[in-house]
Amino acid sequence: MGETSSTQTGADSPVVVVANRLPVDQVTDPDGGTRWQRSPGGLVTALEPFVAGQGGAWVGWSGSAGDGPEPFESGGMSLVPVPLSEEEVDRYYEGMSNASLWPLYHDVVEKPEYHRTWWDTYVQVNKRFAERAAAVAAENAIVWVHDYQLQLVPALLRQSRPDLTIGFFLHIPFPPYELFTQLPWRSAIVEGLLGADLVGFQRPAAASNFVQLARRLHDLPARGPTVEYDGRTVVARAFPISIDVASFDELARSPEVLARAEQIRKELGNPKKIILGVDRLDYTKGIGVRLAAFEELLEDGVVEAPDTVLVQVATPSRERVEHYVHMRETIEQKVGHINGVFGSMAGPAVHYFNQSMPREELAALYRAADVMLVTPYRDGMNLVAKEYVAARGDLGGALVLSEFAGAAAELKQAFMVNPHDVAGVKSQLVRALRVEPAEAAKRMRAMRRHLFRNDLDHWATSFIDALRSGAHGGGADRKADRDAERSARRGQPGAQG
Ligand code: GDG
Repeated sequence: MGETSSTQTGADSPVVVVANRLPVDQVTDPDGGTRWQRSPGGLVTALEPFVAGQGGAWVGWSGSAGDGPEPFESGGMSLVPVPLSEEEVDRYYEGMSNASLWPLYHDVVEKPEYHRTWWDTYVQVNKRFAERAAAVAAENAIVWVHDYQLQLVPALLRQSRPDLTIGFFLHIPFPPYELFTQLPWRSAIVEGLLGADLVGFQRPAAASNFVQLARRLHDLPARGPTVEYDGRTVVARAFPISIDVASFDELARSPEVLARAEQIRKELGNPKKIILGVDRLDYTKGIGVRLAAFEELLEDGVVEAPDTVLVQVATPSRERVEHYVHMRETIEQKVGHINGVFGSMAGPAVHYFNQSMPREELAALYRAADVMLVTPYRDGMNLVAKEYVAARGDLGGALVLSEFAGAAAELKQAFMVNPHDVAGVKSQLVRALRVEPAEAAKRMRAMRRHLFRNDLDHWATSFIDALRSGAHGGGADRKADRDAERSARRGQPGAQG
């Protein structure tokens, strides 16, 4: 991608995205030279037209500690790096973001650690992001801030630039009052988010958790999805994120991917059934429960290896955070144990990959898999579930999905499971393995219909439209918010966003 560098880069941008990471990764070529390459993630695809189309800027960290490069142009966007020192990466990113907020917002699946030094650095880094954004945003610009690493940025930005229209989107769940109030800095986070005009969440229940917090913790007047704060109306609403459905569908039906899917089945020894899991290696994703359910089914003699195999792609993630080191050991031990007992000369029962795979390989795996197992204990959305459905243009395959993933509110025809209930996971897995093709196709068709209508472009456009128009709550959305509030009060699993 073409790049130019200039100190003026990004100044006067009418739209600005602020995210922890820039939309590019630095890669080293065989000759030792380095260059920036567009990151593979879906978020970049979704936001690029919005930013590049208007000569906008993207403010974010480059991914390595140190001074970082000067602002540069790339892919029609001005990229504005925010430098982080080693210590800031440790405390702001690995500490406060990934060892305090991440577990707290995911039902305290692991115990969050709270350290004042981490918090101080979180504040300091959020200030730096806000300063960079304020420096490049044009008069009356639109600024869209992303995710749990940057929850103080909306208020900090508003302090220095009251002319801006500020949106915030949280990609992960937002916990209910009873959990959130553990956080020693709970008020500062709520005030940080209230700096935005529009606060977006994955699920209506998350939005209502936030509104409740503003009401109960700060005694603010709140009505439906709105909170009155500092003479302004802040709107909290759900905007469920999606994927580029058409492009994933197209990739998965390409001759290369179909041939690779065939080859994968062969390489696995042509099993009768392939069960697949694809996740970042994260304790929220419920990889352990999947292994436990599969192991018990092997023990019970309900399935046999290598007639039925489990392929688990567990992409390396956050490898310096202690919880992750421990979890990886536990999972790898379990895989070793299952294969020791149930493997044979013909091959293992579990094919485990602690590697990142190319997107094409993932598409081929989705296409080869008879059953996709998505069993997080809590997940904002879970794009893997959506990718599997988008990849099954043949209407084959079956999705087993945790009711605690945001995606469960949309992919209603999946085989739903409670990941805390191993017996339930086992029985749903067996149902999915034995489903009649006509029944499987019916379920898949319904889920695909929903996805094609609710793709990534729809997500980005509806957020931006709501932010621009200021008319944040249409009748239908208000009704969805009210429904969610009702189910939250009844204590249903959807009560956490
Ligand atoms: C957060 C929230 C929310 C995984 N392994 C490989 C690979 N992946 C890709 C998947 C998918 C993405 O990574 C993972 O997205 P998820 O949504 O499943 O999960 P998080 O990373 O936890 O994302 C989540 C999301 O933000 C968006 O708002 O849905 O709830 O936690 O796209 O395909 N991609 C490639 N190789 C791999 O090995 N190429």
